Amino acid sequence: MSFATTDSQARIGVIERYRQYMPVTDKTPVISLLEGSTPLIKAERLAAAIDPKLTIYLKYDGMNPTGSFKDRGMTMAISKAVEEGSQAVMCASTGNTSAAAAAYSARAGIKCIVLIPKGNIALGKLSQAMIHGARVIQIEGNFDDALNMVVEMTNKYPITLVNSLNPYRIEGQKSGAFEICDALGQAPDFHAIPVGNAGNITAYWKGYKEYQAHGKIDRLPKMIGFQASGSAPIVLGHPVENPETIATAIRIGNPASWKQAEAARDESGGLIDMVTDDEILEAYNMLAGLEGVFCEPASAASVAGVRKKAAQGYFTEPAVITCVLTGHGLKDPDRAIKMAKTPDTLPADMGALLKLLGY
Ligand code: AN7
Repeated sequence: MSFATTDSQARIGVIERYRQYMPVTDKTPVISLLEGSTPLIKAERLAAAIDPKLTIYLKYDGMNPTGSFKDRGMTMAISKAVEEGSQAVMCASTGNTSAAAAAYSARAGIKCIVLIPKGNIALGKLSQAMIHGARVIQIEGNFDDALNMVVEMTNKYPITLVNSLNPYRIEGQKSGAFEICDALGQAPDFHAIPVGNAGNITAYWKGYKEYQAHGKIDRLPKMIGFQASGSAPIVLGHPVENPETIATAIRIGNPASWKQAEAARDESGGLIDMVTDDEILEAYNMLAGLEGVFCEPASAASVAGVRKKAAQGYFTEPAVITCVLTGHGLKDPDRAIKMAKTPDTLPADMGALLKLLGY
């Protein structure tokens, strides 16, 4: 695929930007929506509110084409699926994977089947999977049930699995770590990230390690991952049969990349902890109100986690922390409307307006 741009500052997609680190050849058809190259935003007001000795950067991955970090991995997974001659892909999803799979499949002209947990997927994500023409099937069960069905189906039939069990997803998603290092000129001291199915923490850790191996950075960050307390299998040390959280994106009880997440935690000297729904929503509000950054609730788990650890005295020295904001706030508009103050209603009358505003 080619794109009509001569702007050297323009986004070129993560496969082109990091081609030398990606498992592609000249023969790989690059299916891209020019994902990646998302903003790394310094959050000074947020840091002042959390702990003034911290320098906090927000990796705003909600700014990807379908509004989440999943695009980084999906460009790679769909490109390889097409290269291998696949006609159909399938995934289970709490929403964002299905949105990305549907969009990239549409662009590639291949069939996409998605299984979602009925009643527990945010409206924006559902609308995306539907409008891009995926075959959307709601399962009367949770994400873990849906993923088991997808694994069984893709083992038996000629359909490519595009959940993060597909190693190409991880390859694409590691680009997030490269971008952070390229922007900072080094690795952060801590890398904070929400953990659901645990593909992203696996991918970031792989990315940091590869950049170190290539001499691009000389030290590695501590990986600090956060699950929602009602869906915290890695923290508890056992699968959670009925995961619950308002952060539906990470409502996952048996993460596929559990072992890899533990390896990232242990090799980096970091941690995986949990945050309550209230802590998640406070962080979500702070990001929106203090920084003008609108992310979905699951994404705010990274900031909620940093806030929790700061209050516990975990950060003993000044440190640079990157928080990945994995999905855009518009994915889940219902949550914002539920949380915020209801708008006032007035007649079209100046007097009434002045009186209401106190002028
Ligand atoms: C916004 O879309 O699992 O730990 O099916 O949508 O790599 O799973 C989404 C996960 C964090 C957790 N933030 O990442 C799916 C899905 C957002 C997400 C995660 C997800 P992983």
